[in-house]
Amino acid sequence: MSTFHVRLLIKPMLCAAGAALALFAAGTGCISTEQTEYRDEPRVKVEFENETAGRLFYESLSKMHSGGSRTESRTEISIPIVFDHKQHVVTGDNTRFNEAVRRCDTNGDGRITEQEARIFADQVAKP
Ligand SMILES: [Ca+2]
Repeated sequence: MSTFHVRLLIKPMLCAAGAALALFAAGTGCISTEQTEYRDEPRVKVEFENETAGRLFYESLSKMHSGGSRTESRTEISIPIVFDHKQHVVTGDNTRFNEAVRRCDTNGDGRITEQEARIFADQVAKP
């Protein structure tokens, strides 16, 4: 057998071995990606009827955060041996602020009255 023929036989064998090794090394996912995405938006403009309305709103907002209502989502897409993708989305402070404003400003006029703030504070205080 000539050197040329030996090379022709060895090359495909190396390729097959390489592919098998790659699959083995990757475990369950040949293509594996993982990403964390932070999403936020500009804060909506809002005004408060008085100091009490503002204080009640901000106190309730901080209670919402401590209560673990921070919005996070996880997405995992997995096709064994071929593809594995993990995505983690975390929303920013402004998004949570805007969500609180939307809940609190019930008539949507961009002005949080003391009454609206009290209703919002009661909603947040309840489990
Ligand atoms: Ca209002």
